[in-house]
Amino acid sequence: MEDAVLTAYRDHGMFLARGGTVFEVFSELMGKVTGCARGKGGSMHLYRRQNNFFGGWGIVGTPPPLGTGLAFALKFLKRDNVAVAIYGDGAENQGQVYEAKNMAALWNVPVIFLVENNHFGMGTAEWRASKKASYFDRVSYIPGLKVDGMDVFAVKEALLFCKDHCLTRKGPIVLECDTYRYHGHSMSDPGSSYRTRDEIKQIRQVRDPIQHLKLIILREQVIPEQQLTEIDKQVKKDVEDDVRRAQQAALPEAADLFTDVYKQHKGFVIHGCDRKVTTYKT
Ligand SMILES: Cc1ncc(C[n+]2csc(CCOP(=O)(O)OP(=O)(O)O)c2C)c(N)n1
Repeated sequence: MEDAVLTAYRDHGMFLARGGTVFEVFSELMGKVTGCARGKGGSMHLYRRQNNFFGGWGIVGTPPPLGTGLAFALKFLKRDNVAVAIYGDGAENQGQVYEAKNMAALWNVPVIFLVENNHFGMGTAEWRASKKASYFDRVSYIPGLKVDGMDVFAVKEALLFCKDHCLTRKGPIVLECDTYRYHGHSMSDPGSSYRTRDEIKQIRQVRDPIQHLKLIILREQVIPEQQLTEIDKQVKKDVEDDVRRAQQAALPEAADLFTDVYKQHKGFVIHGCDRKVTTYKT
């Protein structure tokens, strides 16, 4: 939990992995005060500062430069920790990603650029958008590795390797996780115009990470299948309970619009805004 992590808008799983609760997620999605950002961030801005989860960012390509900044801070503070900046294959084609990579390599800061390569962006496929659809070796001056992102154990090993590399070599590394997106990107993307239904079906059958883990658990006789079914049932019930509790929670007060937005500071004025609203009384 001491390493800094930040990701893009598909942040829900990462928030939970960093100790957040399902109740906080659904509250945030519904704009309730019980959300992790007090209902003012929404789905794309989950945040858990106390466990070094730095969001949740809606703007594509944000994690690499911010992750580089976080890694710079960790180095400056002489911590034995790294920053993990998670972003997509679509984001990899953005200019700011290369500015961040250049700076991270130039200053030897301990950042892992973790590309979730699910092979699709918004309404398009990587082969339509990327001249070179291989990300771990895109720049010559930062080492990289590629891992099966659908294999939880392989991802863990790869991350341990990357962390060790960043701290001992004192510099960045790229980790490309090969994964897949079953659904369309959002409501405006049915997800079927750039691939076939057969392809999706086949990946589900052959590579699904949850099914893969389940097979290993059963093969190694970690717990019996019956127990897995019970866990599934319990999780479903817990999630439904949390959704119900979130629905019943309160919305923020109107006055909350002006809190948590700007740091209170003597004589603080923001250019171009209504002074009555943005000037804080001391
Ligand atoms: C700067 C910016 N441009 C465009 C968008 C709209 N947009 C949201 S997600 C997305 C696709 C990103 O693809 P990728 O990085 O591969 O992430 P994925 O959702 O596939 O994980 C786009 C273009 C945005 N949020 N920010």
